[in-house]
Amino acid sequence: MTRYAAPGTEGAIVTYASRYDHWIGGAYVPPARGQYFENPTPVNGRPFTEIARGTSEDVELALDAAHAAAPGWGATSAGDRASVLNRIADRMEAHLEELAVAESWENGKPVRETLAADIPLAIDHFRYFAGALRAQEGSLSELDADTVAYHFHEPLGVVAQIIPWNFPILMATWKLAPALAAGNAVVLKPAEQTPASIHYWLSLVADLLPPGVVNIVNGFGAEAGKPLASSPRVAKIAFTGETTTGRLIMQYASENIKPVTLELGGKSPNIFFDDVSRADDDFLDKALEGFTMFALNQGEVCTCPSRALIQRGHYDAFLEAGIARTEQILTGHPLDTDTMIGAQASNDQLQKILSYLDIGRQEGAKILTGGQRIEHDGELAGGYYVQPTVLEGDNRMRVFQEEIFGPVVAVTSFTDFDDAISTANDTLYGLGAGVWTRDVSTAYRAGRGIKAGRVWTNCYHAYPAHAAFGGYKQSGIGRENHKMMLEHYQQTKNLLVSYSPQKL
Ligand code: TXE
Repeated sequence: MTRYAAPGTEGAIVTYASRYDHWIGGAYVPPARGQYFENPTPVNGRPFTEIARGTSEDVELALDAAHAAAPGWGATSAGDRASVLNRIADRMEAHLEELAVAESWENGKPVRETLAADIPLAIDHFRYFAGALRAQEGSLSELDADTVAYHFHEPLGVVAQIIPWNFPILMATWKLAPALAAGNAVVLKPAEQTPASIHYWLSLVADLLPPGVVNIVNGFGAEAGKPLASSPRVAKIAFTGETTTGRLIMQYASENIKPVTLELGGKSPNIFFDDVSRADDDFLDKALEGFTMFALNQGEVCTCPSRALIQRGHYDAFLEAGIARTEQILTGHPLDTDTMIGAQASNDQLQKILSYLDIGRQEGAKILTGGQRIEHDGELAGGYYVQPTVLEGDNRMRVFQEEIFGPVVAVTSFTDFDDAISTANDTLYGLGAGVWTRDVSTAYRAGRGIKAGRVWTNCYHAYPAHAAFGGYKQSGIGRENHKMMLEHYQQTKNLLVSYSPQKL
């Protein structure tokens, strides 16, 4: 086990600045109203840096810078833009360990994951969109012998991006890489809970980007996010966050007839058919690992497999093994390389999870393991830690229907295939799902029958850059990842040309 030193302490590989202003037009700019807010680490709840508190004046400045930069950036060749993206990826790779520690300190997630997943996925994202951009082609339709319709991809111009706190660097990357590849300038607002690691990332790559192509305005949703999403000066709004906030974003955008893409909440079912327990030990072991995935990233994942549906034939045995496996999850210091669950991202989120555990108890759900806050002494005292928790109950309970966004799984049983699919689909959401079976026909039919944008079959929580990701129902509009994202950030220009010598 290795324990990384806390940022700013002796032996640390990361030192955060004591203050971060807004990044506008290639320089740090203090907030127009001169206000800052404290940014604590979830590891121990203590502030480690202060952050500019953005308002509409700062948003306007950032939009000025983005509008000044957009035409030049949009006119660069695909090869030049791809090369910038590749250089960002190379720079991140050279500083992978620092970025991983910075991200863990900011968000509370274990460094084991930031080293193996968050940062490598972010690097790959830039590389993927560098490649996808160079492979993108327009089209032409031959309308008759002398008339041709050409279709070109053009950048939208200046786009707004508003991101959450559960994967700060990766969420920024998911939004920035395709938008920049497509030739847009960006104004991005990080979540108020986790702005600093994005600025740390920026400190490593800022020199690779022309001024004004990426602008970062910090601050709170109502003060900085709303003026950005309401601005008539943005050509698109891309948002990830709560479903109720997504509804507001659509309202703001409708005032100016702007397109939005939304990646919202989820309550993803993870279905374990009973042949899983009759399969070989390796497959059963993999399925049990799939069950415990609800705790990955402290459950703060929009696709968290937060409802486990287990077929009656093996319910007791599978659940017993799942609980035993859950109890082996190592919780602890996020900067220990052995730790599997770190801290929840904020005190608000911690309180929300604890209140849902109470709601579950009041509804009659049975807590089979976990269910308590973990209060550490010493270095972690004051941090936001919760035990991984397994609840048993009924799919109509609130703990089965509402997004808890913590390391909590609600478990129930099903009788047969139709019961599994109807329970899985009995939700407002439709982001992710998991299906576990050795029967290929069951797997295929379940995958097609579940109303969700991503159904993992015999795996879970894999996020490759080239697989489309996004929601059905109230989980959102549009997709992230995959080369189709380029078109989410482009307009189609049609040139309809007559080469005929004849008069009209
Ligand atoms: O989300 P918000 P919160 C879910 C999860 C979590 C809950 C609340 O269940 O417990 O949402 O989290 C900005 N105009 N998800 O309160 O408020 C805000 O500043 C413009 C799921 O943090 O949606 C931040 O940058 N912007 C989710 C971003 O929106 C506004 C990930 C997200 O914050 C705004 C996060 C406004 N009026 C939470 N209000 C997922 N899909 O992964 C807020 N913001």
